[in-house]
Amino acid sequence: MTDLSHLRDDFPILQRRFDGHPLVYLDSAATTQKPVQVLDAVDDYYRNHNANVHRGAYRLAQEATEMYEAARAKVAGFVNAASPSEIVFTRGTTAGINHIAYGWGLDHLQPGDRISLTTLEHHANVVPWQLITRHTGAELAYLPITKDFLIDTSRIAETIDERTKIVAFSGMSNVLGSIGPIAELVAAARAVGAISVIDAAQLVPHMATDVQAMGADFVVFSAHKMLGPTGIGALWGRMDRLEEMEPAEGGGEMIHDVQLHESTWAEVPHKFEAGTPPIAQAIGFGAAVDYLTAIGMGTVRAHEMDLTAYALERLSEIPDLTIYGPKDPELRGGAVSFTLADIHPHDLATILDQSAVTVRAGHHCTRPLHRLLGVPATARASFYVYNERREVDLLVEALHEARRLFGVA
Ligand code: C6P
Repeated sequence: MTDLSHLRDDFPILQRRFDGHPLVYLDSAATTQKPVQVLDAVDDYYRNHNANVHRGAYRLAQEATEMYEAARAKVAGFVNAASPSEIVFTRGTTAGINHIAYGWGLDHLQPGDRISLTTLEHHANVVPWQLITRHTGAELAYLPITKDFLIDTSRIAETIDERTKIVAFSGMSNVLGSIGPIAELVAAARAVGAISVIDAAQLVPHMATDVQAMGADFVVFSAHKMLGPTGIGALWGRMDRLEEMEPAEGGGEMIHDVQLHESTWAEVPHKFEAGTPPIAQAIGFGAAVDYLTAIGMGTVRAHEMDLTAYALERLSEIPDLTIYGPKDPELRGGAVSFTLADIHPHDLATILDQSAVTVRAGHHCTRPLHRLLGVPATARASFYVYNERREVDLLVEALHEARRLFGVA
């Protein structure tokens, strides 16, 4: 196993203590911590290069524009996009999916058409499509999951057919950890002439991603889940799809010409970036990509598989603890959701926090999935590059303590 413990020094927040306990940060699926390299890149931009982009004739503005566009090129390289122009900066995964729903969906869907999703989707990949069905008369269809918590590819024919125009699914579940059957679903979409949209909010941060090899039409992700700032993410689209997609937001920056009654659009990707973009955040995103590239995404994945395997093994030693997700680390990422006896996950998270062990509790924006699991909420521990096995041990210790406190027999 590669030792990544030296990385911890790059994350100032990991020095924090709560009532004498060192912070054990196990909520990276919600948002990751930021290394000094990202903090410094944002700080340097504001201190030394701050100006609006794509507008100024002066050198400071040119510097800012170059830094912003260099960040786009870094993100493009990170996911192997064919060109930096295929990367649209958005506010994050949620904004990216909404953009596709309103920019592509509104224009291409008719009554009777289908949008095929899966039952494990995050609300970000459900609600925008529900909104679009109201405008277009299209319908939603859901691919179920198996008893082993994987998307059930044996049911594809029932869910994806000639009526289907869009297949949108999660590349990696934020609750179960399950990795999506990307090749199968992209192929099924293509076979019926539908487009495929991958919610890669949990995939891109944790596994090497090659958007060209994946073969989908759109892939969306957020910087803040991969060591970058909040408020920025990327929408990758195949160039022909981006060209046929309408802008979902209008305003400055995104136009070619504006007349009193109509306008024409700037080239892709600028036609999708209305208004002053999140410049500092983009530069921080670029620095995060540099940081992950220096570690190597193969190493990131190997480290997480090791931690996840260890966590699954240690958690299964705890009586009355139920894990929701595949057991095989090859089939999953590092988000591990569980319940402990009948202790409410919120109470559990509060007790764990007394030892500064931070886990998320709730439905994790996946109410339909939790309904299927038959629980209103779960507790979730999730890992990233800075986590260590000893932190899994601290989690397990705190869970034993919770059992004692709640008098679980
Ligand atoms: N999941 C979690 O704790 P945004 O908020 O736009 O950056 O990402 C939304 C999103 C979309 N898809 C998946 C699979 C996600 O996990 C998330 C964000 C966080 O699980 C916050 S609810």
